[in-house]
Amino acid sequence: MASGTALLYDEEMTRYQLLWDYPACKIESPERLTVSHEALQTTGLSGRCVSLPVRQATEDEILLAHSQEYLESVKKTPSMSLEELVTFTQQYGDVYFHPNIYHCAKLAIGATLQLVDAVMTGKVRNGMALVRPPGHHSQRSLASGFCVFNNVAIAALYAKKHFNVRRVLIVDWDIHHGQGLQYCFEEDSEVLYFSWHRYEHQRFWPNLRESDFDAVGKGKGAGFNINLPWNKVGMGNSDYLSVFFHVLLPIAYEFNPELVLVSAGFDSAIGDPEGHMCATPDIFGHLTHLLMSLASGRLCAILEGGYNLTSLAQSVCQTVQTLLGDPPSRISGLSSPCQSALESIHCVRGAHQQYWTCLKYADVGPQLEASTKCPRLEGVIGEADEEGTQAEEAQKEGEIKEIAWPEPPSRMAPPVRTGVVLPTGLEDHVPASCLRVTTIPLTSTEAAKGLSDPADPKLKDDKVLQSLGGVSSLLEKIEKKEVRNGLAVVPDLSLAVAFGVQQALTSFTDRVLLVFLGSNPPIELQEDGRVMLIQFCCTEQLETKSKFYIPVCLKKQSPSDVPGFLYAVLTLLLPLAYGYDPGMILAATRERDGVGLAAWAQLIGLLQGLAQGHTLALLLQGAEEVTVKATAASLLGEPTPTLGPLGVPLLENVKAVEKQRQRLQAHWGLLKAADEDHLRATCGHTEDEYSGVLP
Ligand code: Q9C
Ligand code: ZN
Repeated sequence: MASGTALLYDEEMTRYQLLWDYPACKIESPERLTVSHEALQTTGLSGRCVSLPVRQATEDEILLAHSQEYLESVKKTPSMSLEELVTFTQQYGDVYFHPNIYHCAKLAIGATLQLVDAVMTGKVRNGMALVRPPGHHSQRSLASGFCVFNNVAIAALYAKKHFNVRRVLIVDWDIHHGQGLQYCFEEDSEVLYFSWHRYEHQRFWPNLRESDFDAVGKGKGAGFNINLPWNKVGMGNSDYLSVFFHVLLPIAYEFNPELVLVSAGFDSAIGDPEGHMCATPDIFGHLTHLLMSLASGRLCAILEGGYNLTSLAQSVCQTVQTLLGDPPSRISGLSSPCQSALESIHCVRGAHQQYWTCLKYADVGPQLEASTKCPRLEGVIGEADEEGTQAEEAQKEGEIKEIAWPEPPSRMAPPVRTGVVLPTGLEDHVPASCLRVTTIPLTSTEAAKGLSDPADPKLKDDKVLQSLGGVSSLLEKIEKKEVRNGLAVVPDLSLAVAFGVQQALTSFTDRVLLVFLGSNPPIELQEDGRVMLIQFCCTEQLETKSKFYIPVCLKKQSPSDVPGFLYAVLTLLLPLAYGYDPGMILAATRERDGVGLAAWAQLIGLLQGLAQGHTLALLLQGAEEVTVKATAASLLGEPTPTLGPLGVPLLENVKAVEKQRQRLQAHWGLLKAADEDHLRATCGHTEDEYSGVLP
């Protein structure tokens, strides 16, 4: 299996700059690249990457996405005088030319394609290309928004052509709409384009009607273009994550890409003079992690925008560090997305409901009109400029001060990733890179300490005491930062879980997330919030009012309802887990109760983004070897095999998930995918009509 992270960078791409007075373009400076690269060096991250040489793109490669005429005219720029460059520049918007930009633009494409080559041939698992000029605004015959050639568009077309890739996912998390990418692929069902962007009801550049949520693609590409407009500035971590949980990830899993390309612009991070958003640099570690479970981990991140040099450098580091496999930092203080974000999420889910089965039964309510609250401008850009965006208005009034944020905490990674405690016979089934932890059996007194029933007769069983000793040593190694996570196969699951939870709570965290597959919860839950239990089972559980006990009853289907389970993981478990912010996760199962092997492996992989990767997986003795193997592989951070094409989830399973989401969203705001108050108001229904359905 492919391993390693590629880094593509060439100092030559810093050798062009703005040569005349053009305020709109001042922010696109060579320092953007140098600070990013220097940050990777001083943090030691670049030394851990596979450094690959950059090359120039060929003309044929440029012509994959651009017209011959356009190429010919750009080709002339290296010999132009300053005056000629200014004139040439003026036919486009928000872009400048320089005698060396054509050379750099060819290197930017070449770097991107080298990365795609390395990932597709399995030379590396993933990687990042630090390039200038960026690409996502440039179009077939047009430069735009600092972009000359569309690096990512060319990469997608190149992957289709040379590697016969049939499904490419492009995630454009830059704060501007990559209209060039949208135009290139809007009729293409093999390239799914997702973009979120500052929009402010068309008041923000590039002020396009077609950047709104209702541009879903055309012809056979209908459903393969996803726009999430931000209609307010100041969006933060909760808003970004919610879009991933409730829009991008469900659709992306259903699309089942073979390759993920990220248009990685960091002007969507806090402090950026263009974006005016509030998401912190460490969120990009999480966005990256969440995307790494797709396409067997084949992910290429290509730099686009990002103009606050501090924020940019930090965000680049967070992204690369996650690609390298280090655990993302914990994100605290997540809550409900803001009302405007919820409105956008609701709208885009409605617009795509007919194209994606994951949204088929989702309660997306009546379709809202494009931009309900604030009338959209009718394509009169001049008018937009006069009116000004929120941020510009605020700036004029002196409301916006220099924004400061703490430096992301350092993300330490223990030398050994995974410790295992396995009965003899199973040991040969996990990779050699797992640390075999030797264990000393506990005495019954030691074992009894953490248990609700110290008189439990099982505490006389040597095998049980031995296995609790194993759980204890694994947790101790995690606490001492000798290993990141652990796997134990135990003879009594309930005891091991109860003991593990207690020890984690006493030794190093005040919040444990317990993910349990199976009926009969292994522990009795207190309402003090120190444990959150998310239980997947196939038999109906008793009604509960607890905020910390979330039973999800998924009816078995033959072989199993993978789409239904995944829907529960993405839209229920992840929002709950991120909102809870545990310091440790226990994932336990007796026999994977109706959950397929690949789905279980995905779950374990996704959980690694939480609790700094501190997961203890507990399997009941007798578990199949494949389960042990797959669990160890996911804990080791090996790319999870894809789930394959997903069918329609069972209606009753979607309903079971929705029921829990409705019940809990007042407390766990990340569960929200719509603004219920707003819906009540706009649907013209009375409170009474809804009182039975809504919280
Ligand atoms: N104040 C990239 O991030 N200027 N391009 C907009 C509105 C154009 C951004 C002016 C910004 C282009 C790759
Ligand atoms: Zn941008």
